[in-house]
Amino acid sequence: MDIDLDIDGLNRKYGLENDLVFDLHPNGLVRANVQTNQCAGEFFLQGAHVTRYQPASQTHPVLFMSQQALYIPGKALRGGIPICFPWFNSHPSDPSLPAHGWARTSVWNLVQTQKVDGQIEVALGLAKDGFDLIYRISMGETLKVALEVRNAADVPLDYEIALHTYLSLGSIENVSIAGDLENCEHYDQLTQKLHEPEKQRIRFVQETDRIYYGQASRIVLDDPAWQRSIQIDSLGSQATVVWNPWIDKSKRMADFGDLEYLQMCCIETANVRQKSVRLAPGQTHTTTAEFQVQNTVTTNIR
Ligand code: TA6
Repeated sequence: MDIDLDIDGLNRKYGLENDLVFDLHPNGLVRANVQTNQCAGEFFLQGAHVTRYQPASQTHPVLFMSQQALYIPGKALRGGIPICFPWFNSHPSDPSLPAHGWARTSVWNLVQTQKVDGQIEVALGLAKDGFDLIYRISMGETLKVALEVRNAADVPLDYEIALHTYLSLGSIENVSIAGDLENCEHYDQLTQKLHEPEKQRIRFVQETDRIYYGQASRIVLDDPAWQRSIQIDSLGSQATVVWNPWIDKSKRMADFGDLEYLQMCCIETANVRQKSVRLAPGQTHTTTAEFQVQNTVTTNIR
């Protein structure tokens, strides 16, 4: 396969002048580069994996990518928005299968690219195990991602999904998460205990790995160090995973820096566990997350 020809072919068919350009990452993954007057971004065909998004208003990226991420075929990229599908964490019956399913390590097909009102809009497709997937990425003044799942089989299909978003932070110590999660019960994956709604902001003081159950239409991550907040609006999601590996787990992850837990947290728009999705033949369901950054200049009130 002449990959150079393929890259040229991709750019001829799907490139959008200098706004969307495909190239080959040195490790052989096909990469898309977005650069418009509204934002800069990046995604890979492997996993339909968004790895970079930075609106023009920001001096820091919105998505976190580990400096030790391994950009190699078949290996999930550490950061950005991995698509966990059709199962979350370990496979329910076969532990030999990859954690978080096959969507994030499969090569997706480009379906459509267009520029609409200054926004770059991309659709990618993948069909496997009776599922027909369409993933839509919109990059502009906001970032929106949406996974549409259709049951192409003639029997009902169950699936879990998590848009496993890594958000970039100034400093984990001062960060807090406000919004609908304050009113949701959560299951602590570390202690296997279910907790009532805490009715207060979520803060990080240790390894945190929680599944919040319920529709969290709006979540706001406040990051005082970078004087900004990231607003996450979701549709079609009945669960949200909140994760920070903290010190010990960071050291155990080969593709993650020992101190990188200080610069990130995951807020994952999801449908997992008792909120997994069952589709009848021909039925579809879409899970959407939209990210918008607001600058929040803190004034020192004397
Ligand atoms: O979403 C949180 C989580 O399930 C954690 O338990 C941790 O395993 C994380 O996902 C990362 O998983 P990965 O397979 O990408 O290393």
